[in-house]
Amino acid sequence: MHLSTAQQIIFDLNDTDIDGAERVERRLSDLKGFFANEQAFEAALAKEDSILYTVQSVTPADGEGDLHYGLGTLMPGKIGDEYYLTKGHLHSWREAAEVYIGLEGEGLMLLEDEKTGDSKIFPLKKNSIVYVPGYVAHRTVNTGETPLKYLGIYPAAAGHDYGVIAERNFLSVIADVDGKPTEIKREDYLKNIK
Ligand code: S6P
Ligand code: ZN
Repeated sequence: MHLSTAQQIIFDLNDTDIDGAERVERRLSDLKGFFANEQAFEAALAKEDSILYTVQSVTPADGEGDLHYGLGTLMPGKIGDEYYLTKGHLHSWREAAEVYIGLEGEGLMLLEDEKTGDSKIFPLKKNSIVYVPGYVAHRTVNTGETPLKYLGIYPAAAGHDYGVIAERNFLSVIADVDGKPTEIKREDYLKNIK
């Protein structure tokens, strides 16, 4: 019974339709409210509702102890000077941790402790592995000029809770300051664009 869920997937990083994976596509319009500069967001959306990122998820089994994993591809770009980002989430089962493995491109992960609001930033690129503990909201940011590709591996029972982030967003913004990705407190960032 268990062996029947064993599998191997051979994928090409450029494959946009991996066999056996379920593909989710997030366009700019799906990210309304996630970028700090609303005016810059509306201006970009008026030009083109482009694909910001895709996630190709593989869910071999759903039992206790099983794992799911997903290949994320986040495009390069900025809204104002804030880099393209994923929505970000907490796991519905808060204890669930996740491992991210950078495969290609250049970016970072913004982590925020749900309880304290403290944040940490780790580079995400080829050969980097980031461990995201439970109770930590996580968002991927592309700070480079090519698509950022990574693998996220998480418990099958993790679930995705987007509600908290959709409501109050991360406390920090990652923006381009003189060509350097810089963490800025959202409240300070907002003061400067108004
Ligand atoms: C799933 C894992 C990733 C994200 C992906 C997109 O637990 O963290 O596969 O789903 O980075 O981000 P989001 O926040 O839109 O799900
Ligand atoms: Zn996750």
